[in-house]
Amino acid sequence: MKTTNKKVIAWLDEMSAMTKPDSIVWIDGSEAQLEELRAEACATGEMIKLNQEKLPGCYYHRTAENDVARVEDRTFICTPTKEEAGPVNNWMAPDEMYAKLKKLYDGSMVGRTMYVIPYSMGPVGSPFSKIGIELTDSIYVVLNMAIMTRIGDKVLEALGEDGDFVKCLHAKKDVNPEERYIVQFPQDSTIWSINSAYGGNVLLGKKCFALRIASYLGMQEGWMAEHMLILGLENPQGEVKYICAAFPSACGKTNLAMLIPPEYLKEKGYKVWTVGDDISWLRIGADGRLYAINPEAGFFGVAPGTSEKTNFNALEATKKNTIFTNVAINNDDNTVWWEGLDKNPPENATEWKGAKVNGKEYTAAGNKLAHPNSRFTAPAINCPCISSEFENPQGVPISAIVFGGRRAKTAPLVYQARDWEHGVFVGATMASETTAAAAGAVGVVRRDPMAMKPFVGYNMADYFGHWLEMGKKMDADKAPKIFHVNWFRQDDEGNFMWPGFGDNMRVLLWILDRCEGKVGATESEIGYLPDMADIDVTNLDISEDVLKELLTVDKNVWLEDVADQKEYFAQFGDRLPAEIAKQLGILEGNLKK
Ligand code: OXD
Ligand code: MN
Repeated sequence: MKTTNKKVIAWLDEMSAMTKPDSIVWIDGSEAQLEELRAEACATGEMIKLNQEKLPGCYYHRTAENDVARVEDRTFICTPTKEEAGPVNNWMAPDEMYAKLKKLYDGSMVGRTMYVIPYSMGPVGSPFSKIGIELTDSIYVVLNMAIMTRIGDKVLEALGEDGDFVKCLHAKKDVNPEERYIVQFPQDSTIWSINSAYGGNVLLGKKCFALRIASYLGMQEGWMAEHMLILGLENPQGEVKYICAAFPSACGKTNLAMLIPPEYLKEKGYKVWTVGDDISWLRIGADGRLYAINPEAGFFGVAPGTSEKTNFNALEATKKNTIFTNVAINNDDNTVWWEGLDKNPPENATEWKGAKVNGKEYTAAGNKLAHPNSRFTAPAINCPCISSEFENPQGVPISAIVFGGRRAKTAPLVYQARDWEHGVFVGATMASETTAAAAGAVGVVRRDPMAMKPFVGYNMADYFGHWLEMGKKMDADKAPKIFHVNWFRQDDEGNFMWPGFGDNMRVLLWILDRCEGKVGATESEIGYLPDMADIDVTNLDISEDVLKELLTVDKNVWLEDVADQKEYFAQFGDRLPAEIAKQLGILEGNLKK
């Protein structure tokens, strides 16, 4: 046994008695052990070794066709009562769920090896960090966890004789989608995942622990786990200010985290540093400010659409020691390809399901070579713009919190909340529209408070309450200022009005100017809007009219949104904090004035 921690030993005994693996292997974190596992996965066909000259340390993995994404309808929060999980989560009573799953896990690892992965979310030994142990019968999971988290003996040492940990069990079983379950038991710090072998469902440190379980722990312990990137913006004087930002899927979060400033701002000396691209853990520091760490050690990014142009830094990060999942293979040189990488699909290709095809003809006929949710798992330290503070155990002080969504008409390019309470309301009313290609057409609105709809580990109404409580613990001048952005506003013909990508830096600069009290703003119905002259549009091909339109609030469109917000909040009944109802009333009143 690797540890004298009695809680670990008892749990491992129980789990192995249930799953009955042929053998148990402890993951020590050594390169030698990982290398053996890579060789074994290649020997069995679970992974493919890619061109080691062009992509050193890189491997390929293909999942089952029915197992290519997170499965929200199979994801459960099993709190003692349904009310604790709240209306936006699937729920089942813990006893019932344990009983159901025990039958599925029974003997599920017969003939297989169980790997024991001790891992830390956050730098080992940081006051922010938490330890988990994942049991899995998948080498792919071990190798991904080795990139996405800090693993091995050093974590067991930090856990010590008596430390607590999040108990994570994963069994591939037969990848049957009908019996696939991703289950969190927040009160037991336990995660059970079965019948999947795809990233978000099985890398249990990520969404399951670092968001669902951690959001519950944060509520209990007075900190926050959020679906937010963390970036540092360095000015020409060399000062760096940090921003956290939450966006629903498909809003360019990884791109923003790794933003490259427009040429003329670069020349002036502005730089962006990435601390994290997906998850933030936030605590109030001794000085009363809010500090954030990125609990992860890697990026589990969507490959399609990633190119030298759209995200140079992410692409660079994938050039060594990376695992690719469900992208296409270029058989000429045993490298990888995906839609949007370049305009040159390989002729001699293997598409993501494993069929050899002529990639040019295949894509010309409208087929996709890579699965739209194909991924790279890349070490964060590979990223050319990784922040020097990435490993800082104390985290970075946050100046601004930014919420965003994809809204064709409603939200202006940027606005600032009046105060923390209003900011929580702005986050709680976050929404995104499904993309609508047709001229003028507006997509379906999906409400996604703080981008946490699929990830909140307890009742969303109580989660709003926790945000409000956190604000009360910070002096107004120390708390981060809260903003909302929308890179996706469209004109009546359906054209995007703002260039996006690197030019989003111009909006971030306004945000930081506001945080430092350097510029004024105009109070509107929804919050503070920028004065046009304060958004730097140097070298940008944008007319004054367009900029004006980008910063306009259409009261009628907003009143429609308020009606939708009301309906959304109604599901929380009496549990909705009074402050949220109050802010909704203020917004409606302002719009009706
Ligand atoms: C992710 C997601 O994979 O938010 O990060 O779905
Ligand atoms: Mn995410």
